[in-house]
Amino acid sequence: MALKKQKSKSPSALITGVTGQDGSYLADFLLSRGYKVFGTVRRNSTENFERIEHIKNRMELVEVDLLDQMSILTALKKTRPREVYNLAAQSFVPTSWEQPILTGQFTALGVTRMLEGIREIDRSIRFYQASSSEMFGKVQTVPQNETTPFYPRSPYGVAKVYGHFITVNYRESYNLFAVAGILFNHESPRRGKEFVTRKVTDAVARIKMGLQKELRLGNMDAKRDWGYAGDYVRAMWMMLQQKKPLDYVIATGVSHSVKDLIRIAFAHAGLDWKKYVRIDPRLIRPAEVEHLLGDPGKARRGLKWKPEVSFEKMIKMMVDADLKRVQAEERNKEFLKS
Ligand code: NAP
Ligand code: F7E
Repeated sequence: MALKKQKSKSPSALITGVTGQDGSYLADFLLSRGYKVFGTVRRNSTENFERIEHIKNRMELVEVDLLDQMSILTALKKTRPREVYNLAAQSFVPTSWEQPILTGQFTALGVTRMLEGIREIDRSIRFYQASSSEMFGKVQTVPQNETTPFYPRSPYGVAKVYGHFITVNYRESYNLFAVAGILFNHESPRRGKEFVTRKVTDAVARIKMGLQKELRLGNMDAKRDWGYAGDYVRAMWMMLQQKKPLDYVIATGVSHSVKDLIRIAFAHAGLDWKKYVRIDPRLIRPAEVEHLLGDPGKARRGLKWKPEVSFEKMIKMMVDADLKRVQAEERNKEFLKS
């Protein structure tokens, strides 16, 4: 009887950073697989549940701040998850120069706080850490794989290297099932508007609607290996279902420049980008990551993972979503005026 009960119990997962882009897609994915999902949120003077509005009644929200060890311990004790996905971080690279210490506290030491919580509450928890291609920074080989040395170029990248190695270290020191996914840039209509893909697709929609006249950008020659967030959260889950805890690079294996992104986005809305895009030197970073290109071979072989949405399809999807949203906002404004 007890065994039967155990078998029919749905798996459970705790996601830190569930209000973010990846957290919301991962919650969608885990709910669709019958998981009991717990999502951590920080106290805010106004709610920022936009990305999880459609699922917030199907999961349980718990208050956690990665700066606060007690809140992590309490959440783990209360929820007793089988899997923990640590996605919470200060994730915007330029802010990491403005707030390097806070970035280190959230993005680096926050990982140790999570791992210490697991060590204390339940060592059988499977732990996923959101590592980043920004750790490769000034790249030492092209393309980058799991053995490429790290050379981070921002306080964010440095903090992620710490988070990565503390995960590896706790796996090796305490025999935890702790893995790090080294994810290359991934985007979606839920991407924050400060990141370059969404900044461009939002501007395209606003220019198309006559609400914006120009788009100011920094380094348009930078190249990234951009994938779709929906594909990448699937890879996170796959990593925690393996027999062995291993780290994987998740990427498409194709890179594009910021200029390619601009061309595709503006053309999709029938606009000539040269009329609107300007370079703003204030947006050039103190140290740039010029070119990232991932080799997802290990994930393809070991996880049987491959991306399903191409760069072009994703950018068009983002432009369409922004156009729809901006049009709805304008209709709403008109309605309120009338
Ligand atoms: P995101 O949209 O910026 O979301 C970050 C999340 O972290 C938000 O839910 C945020 O909460 C939460 N958070 C920030 N500081 C916190 C703190 N002190 N305590 C608790 N929660 C905190 O980021 P994302 O794009 O989904 O990325 C998810 C993770 O993957 C991050 O760790 C990021 O660094 C990493 N990563 C992202 C990419 C990418 O291309 N997207 C690539 C590689 C790695 P609020 O909503 O309250 O601000
Ligand atoms: O910049 C260039 C910029 O801010 C991409 C995060 O999710 O991915 C993300 O970090 C490139 C850079 O992403 C503008 O200089 C030009 O070369 O969209 P981004 P990111 O810095 O690569 C990694 C993997 C993460 O882990 C991070 O959390 O675009 N660029 N002009 C610009 N970038 C921005 N944001 N704004 C511009 O106006």
